[in-house]
Amino acid sequence: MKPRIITYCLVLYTLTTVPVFSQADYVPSASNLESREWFQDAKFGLFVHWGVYSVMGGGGDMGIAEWIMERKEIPVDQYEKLPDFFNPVAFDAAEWVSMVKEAGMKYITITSKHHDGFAMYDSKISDYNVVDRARYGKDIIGMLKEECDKQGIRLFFYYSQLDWHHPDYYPRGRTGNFTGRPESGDWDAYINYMNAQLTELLTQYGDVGGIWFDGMWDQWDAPWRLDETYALIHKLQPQTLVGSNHHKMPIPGEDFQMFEKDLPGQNSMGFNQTGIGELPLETCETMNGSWGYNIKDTKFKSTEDLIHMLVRAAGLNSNLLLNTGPMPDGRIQPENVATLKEMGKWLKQYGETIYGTRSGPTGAKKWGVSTWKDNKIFVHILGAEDPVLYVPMAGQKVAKAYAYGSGEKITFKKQSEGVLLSLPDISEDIIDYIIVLEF
Ligand code: JFZ
Repeated sequence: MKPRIITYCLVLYTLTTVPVFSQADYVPSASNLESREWFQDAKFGLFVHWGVYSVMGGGGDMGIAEWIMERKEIPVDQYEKLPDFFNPVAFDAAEWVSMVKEAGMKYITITSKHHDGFAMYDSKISDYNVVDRARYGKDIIGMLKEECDKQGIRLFFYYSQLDWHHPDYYPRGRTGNFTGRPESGDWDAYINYMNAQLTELLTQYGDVGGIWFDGMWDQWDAPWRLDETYALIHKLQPQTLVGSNHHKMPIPGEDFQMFEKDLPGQNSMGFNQTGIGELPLETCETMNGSWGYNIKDTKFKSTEDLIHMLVRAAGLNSNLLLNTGPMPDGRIQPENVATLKEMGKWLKQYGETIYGTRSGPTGAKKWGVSTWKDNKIFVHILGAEDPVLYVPMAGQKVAKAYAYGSGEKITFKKQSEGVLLSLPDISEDIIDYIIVLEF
């Protein structure tokens, strides 16, 4: 038998032998709980949107990148020419992962398949993948995973449930209606295909950090058979973390809750209308305004703004998954490389106040946030307007207060249920003035 047929049989076997327990009864394994702790300690990851769409660089439009197939109404037949142009000769997995480490990031979440349906890994059940169709012909995900393992970085897979290429993604939802696909299709066959691809991702590459779903919002009420998909993942790799960008409260079977382009509790984009649940949290954000590579989008956020976002995320108990859209030749945009380096430098100095912490007692304030670890509260002052600042305490008695780094003493006054800090003059150039409260 050909390897493709063997894999297909294996996948079918797995799919037919996984009992579908309702995920309402899902009890995370001990290894999964460990992953959640690790995840919450990690705080900072790199999001990577890379695919054959990157070749188009947004096609000269701001706001278009990985959505170009949909936004420019490119039919499947024409879009299928793109893989032939995808030849990232400058892709260097070791360089990417070293950059990630130097940035102080602990994990990478990469698009294994985006809405365009093109697999960036060596899929056996479909040849619409980087090995079989792209000029490059090498397994991007496999190469990256090998390097991540070498350097101790965890790899998560973004996977789009929405598919603009597969004919069986039918009935269609809000998007994918300009692709020239037939007005018929077998939805269940599509879900089987998706589960088979997830099986590949979870069996071909060793330990996977997590599966980052996206696309259910395309048709919320479709029979996604989530119980089955989530049970399959938990069976294949109990430690892997399942999350989904559906912008609703977590669904049973999920292991973390994610937020898009807004910190938990904020809603500038109109996406975050849900509450904050009990699971570990993650917020994803772009470094400019695009997820995939956009040649025109030079609206890069400053290092200071991004550090503030990371600190604010930590203060809200959330990770920051910061995105980059690699260029068609395989290099990371140099502007992003520079900023990540600066963030890493900052984290080298102040990482103790971020990694392994949980949100502190102040909540999110205009002046900043606080984080907490062991017997220390770190008060992160990102923009103070008042010379005094109140920090509530839940019974702990503050023994000393000092500036992180310099050790300069900070005067404080005990209140009945907290302390009042008198702030020194804080120079405008300081990105984050951190006061340590020890108790
Ligand atoms: C999704 C993707 O569509 C996007 O390309 C990127 O991968 C981002 C991280 O996630 O963004 C969304 C999510 C939800 C909607 C639109 C885009 N929605 O509800 O319309």
